[in-house]
Amino acid sequence: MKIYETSTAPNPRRVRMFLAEKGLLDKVEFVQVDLQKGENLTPEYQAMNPMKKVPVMQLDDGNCVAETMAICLYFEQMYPEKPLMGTTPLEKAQLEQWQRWLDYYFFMPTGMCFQHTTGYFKDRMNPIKEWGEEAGRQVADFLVFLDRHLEGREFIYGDNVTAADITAFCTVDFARVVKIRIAPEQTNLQAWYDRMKERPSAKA
Ligand SMILES: N[C@@H](CCC(=O)N[C@@H](CS)C(=O)NCC(=O)O)C(=O)O
Repeated sequence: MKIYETSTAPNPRRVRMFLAEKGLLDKVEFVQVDLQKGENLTPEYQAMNPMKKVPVMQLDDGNCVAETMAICLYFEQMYPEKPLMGTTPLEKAQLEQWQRWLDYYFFMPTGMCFQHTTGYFKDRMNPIKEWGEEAGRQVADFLVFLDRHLEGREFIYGDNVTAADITAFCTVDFARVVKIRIAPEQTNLQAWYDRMKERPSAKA
């Protein structure tokens, strides 16, 4: 199977880190897509993912799955060992809750801040600086929340690393691109980040 991705982009990194944690990186052929050159905008690419985003997975039978968490879910179902999305109904539901919080209130505003303040994709969208700056403030607020949540906890949810840690970790790194960093007083968040950074999957 193939995953079309961009090695420098944060969503594909979430998938690679997820696969690395599960020991599945060698199951996949990674195909690089140059976003700045618009390789994701071609009709061929849109046939795989009409939303024109990376990552997208293409199975050997031609079936495609787009969306970072949908791709992760496929691997979680196919290879349940070392579960990263919970095992009991409650764990699965609470992790889904975390995933949505992280996606909607952390990753998404980080992406909006990036797109609307840097103009990186101005060839295909209309950047609105004020919106980007407001999104950046939402990201900073979420860091405060996350720091409080991590007090006395090793991971975001439960006693082991999960997809929630992966999303949060990749988002903290992505936020650095728009100069939003863990504040010196956010010691719980910094300690968690440092632990995550030590994991071999962080380099995937
Ligand atoms: N909701 C999608 C978002 C994917 C996404 O926004 N990918 C970015 C890179 S991290 C992208 O492909 N951007 C290219 C563009 O907007 O033209 C997911 O979770 O996979």
